Amino acid sequence: MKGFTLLASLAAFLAPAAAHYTFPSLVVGGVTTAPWVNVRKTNNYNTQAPVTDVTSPDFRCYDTQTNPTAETISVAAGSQMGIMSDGTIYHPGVVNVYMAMAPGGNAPSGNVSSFAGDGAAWFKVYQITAQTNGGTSITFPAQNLPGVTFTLPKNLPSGQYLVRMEAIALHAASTFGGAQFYISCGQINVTGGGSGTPGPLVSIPGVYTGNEPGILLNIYYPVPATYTQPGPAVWSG
Ligand SMILES: *[C@@H]1O[C@H](CO)[C@@H](O)[C@H](O)[C@H]1NC(C)=O
Ligand SMILES: *[C@@H]1O[C@H](CO)[C@@H](O)[C@H](O)[C@H]1NC(C)=O
Ligand SMILES: [Cu+2]
Repeated sequence: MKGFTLLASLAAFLAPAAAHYTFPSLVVGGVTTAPWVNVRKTNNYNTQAPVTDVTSPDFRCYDTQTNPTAETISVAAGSQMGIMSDGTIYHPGVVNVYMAMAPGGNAPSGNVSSFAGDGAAWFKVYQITAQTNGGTSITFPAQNLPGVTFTLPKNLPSGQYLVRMEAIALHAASTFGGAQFYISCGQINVTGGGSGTPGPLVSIPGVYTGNEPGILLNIYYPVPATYTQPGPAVWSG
């Protein structure tokens, strides 16, 4: 009995770790950075557990318990960058990538290390939505990817930004608070940028209530006829 209990609790401990994921690395110039060097260490670096409260302070960068610092890495505007998980995006769901410039982030004195990401500063640079066809099937192109790759808009102003990965798992999203958010924030220094005005700008938390049709839904039955990606439109420059 004792052995069984130990095994059972071991299994309970290991199972979520095998299934869940964090996003500890960036990909810059084709090179994947070491875990938690250019990404702020998240509270779940050990447990890999998601955030489910979209109004919680942890919904921003999931780092309230780690007091994290990260090194800022330079990325050229117009180039590709990536954000990598420590496994794969195991659950069915969708992805959003948001960015926010640090105050004075385009001045020599700017420093994203001291930017908490507060205020209506965030815009969306990338998303992977769900594919529907009127109610016969729904598919999730982000599912099982090891991470995401996207192009920084050429018009993005140079400066220091947080870049926030948000993978939304929807397998349990049919009750309020059931969607699972896997989140992390990297620190980048955009170089050679342009004079675009990124937007629309939103606050995080604040961008969602949890009642959005793309966050509170049953993906299994009836099969959704359409899917509405949460958050603002992507700013493509
Ligand atoms: C930015 O701030 C961090 C932490 O406060 C510090 O370690 C780093 O040297 C600063 N970077 C620059 C370029 O001033
Ligand atoms: C950001 O890039 C600019 C332009 O290359 C450079 O002068 C500056 O030192 C960089 N800052 C950081 C924190 O990497
Ligand atoms: Cu899960």
